[in-house]
Amino acid sequence: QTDRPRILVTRKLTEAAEQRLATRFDVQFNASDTPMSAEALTQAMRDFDALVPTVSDRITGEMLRTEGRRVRMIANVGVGFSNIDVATAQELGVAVSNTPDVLTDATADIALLLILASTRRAYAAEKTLRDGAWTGFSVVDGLGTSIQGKVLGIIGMGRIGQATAKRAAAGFGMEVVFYNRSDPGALSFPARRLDSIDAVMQAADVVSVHVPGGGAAPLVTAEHIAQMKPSAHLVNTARGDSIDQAALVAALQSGRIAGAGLDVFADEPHVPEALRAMDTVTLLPHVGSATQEVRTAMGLLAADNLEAFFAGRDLPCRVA
Ligand code: 8YV
Repeated sequence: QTDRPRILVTRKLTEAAEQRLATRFDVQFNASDTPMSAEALTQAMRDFDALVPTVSDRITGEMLRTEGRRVRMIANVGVGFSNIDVATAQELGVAVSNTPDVLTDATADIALLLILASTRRAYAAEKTLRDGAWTGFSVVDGLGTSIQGKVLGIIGMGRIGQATAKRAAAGFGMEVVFYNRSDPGALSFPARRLDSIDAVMQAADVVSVHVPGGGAAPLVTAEHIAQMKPSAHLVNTARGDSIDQAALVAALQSGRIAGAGLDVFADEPHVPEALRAMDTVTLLPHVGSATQEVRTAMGLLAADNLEAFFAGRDLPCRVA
């Protein structure tokens, strides 16, 4: 049918999500499941009514200003939207939506996985075993640190920050301190709000980052990292550019901090060789929301937003 809105889905989605989109729209799927080039995305601005991009697609202001643009709506698959120039979209009246809530628990689970992996030195231990270097049980080798009673410092107490803190407090007996620009309101677990990132960095045994990224400069700077305890670990499941990655690498290399667990990087999929070489670092390839259930829910929520847009209804998750 030619009267149905033409939609471009930039990456392969789960089957359930693709089916739902295909029933409502004239959809083109990127069959190769590799990121599309900037040229292809620019051309898509002229050829489609809406785009369904992911974190791997940078939608720039220049693209949005493409002569003859047909795109009126961008339904991002992801809660974060730092891949999109939302200010320009807003200015031009291009609607943008995201997929919050459905991935909160899955991402907080990965934050806990990284907190545990880093503090318990899981990667180094597994590597020893897989390398055939395990010579037998030892009482004193490979010891990590317990997180019970330790301080978790949350940078960014939004939905995912709260879900992470709740798990750490209720399930693992951690004490929570946090930095958040505004008052997050009543929390369902005990936590102490501190008035600066520095104060959190100084107090925490584990720092977990939950801020959106996409700013002109990282929110967590080299100076902040320099405030951390030598025994502390840093976990990032948010965006690689939320922290000064070079400063983090330097702090790990010099032993200024004890370890890190990273699911996101400044220039994905590029991961600095220096990080890959250190066995005090646990590295995951941006899998915070990567469960069958959640990726389907994200795709369906993007579809909800598209359907609302083309029916002239309010978007369930409008960000521009
Ligand atoms: C997604 C994420 O997998 O939601 C986000 O912001 O980073 C991940 O959950 C990714 O954005 C896919 O576009």
